[in-house]
Amino acid sequence: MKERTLLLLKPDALHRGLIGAIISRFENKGFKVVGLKMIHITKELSKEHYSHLVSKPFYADLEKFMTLEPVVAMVVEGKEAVDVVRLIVGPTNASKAEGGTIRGDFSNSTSRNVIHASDSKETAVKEIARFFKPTELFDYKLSSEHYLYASDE
Ligand code: IDP
Ligand code: MG
Repeated sequence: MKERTLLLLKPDALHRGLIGAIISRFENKGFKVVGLKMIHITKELSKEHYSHLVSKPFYADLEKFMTLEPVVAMVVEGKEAVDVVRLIVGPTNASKAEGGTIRGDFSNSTSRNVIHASDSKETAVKEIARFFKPTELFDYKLSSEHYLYASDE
């Protein structure tokens, strides 16, 4: 039940000074940040990460957007992290995202939707390995973990 998932705070989140506000959402929910760094995504890495989208008409714009400016890459850990993080993030088209989700509160766009999150457990394993070396991931105990893993869940 304890899982890890990958997040990328996209260039629009950095430009708009939203890094702290976004990271707080995951901390407030009880997730533990186990990896965090600023990186520059190359065109090659973009093509690998968005391999399911390279043939789409919007891919050129997506690649330019994701590679021109730095992003913040982050791994969070917690109960059912992959699914719960996707719920906190909201749907791809932020115009349809509910208030209370990150995309619902911070974006009104499909392409500039401030954040990426892995979409399945299998994808999360691949994406964490794509962006983080094992030595860049850290294990420590949150004092609140006691509340997060109740014995009846
Ligand atoms: P996700 O980010 O919610 O997982 P994906 O379908 O994996 O959504 O798409 C990856 C990213 O590609 C989106 O977050 C968005 O930035 C961009 N994107 C997806 N669909 C469209 C579109 O129809 N128009 C423009 N950009 C899109
Ligand atoms: Mg996706």
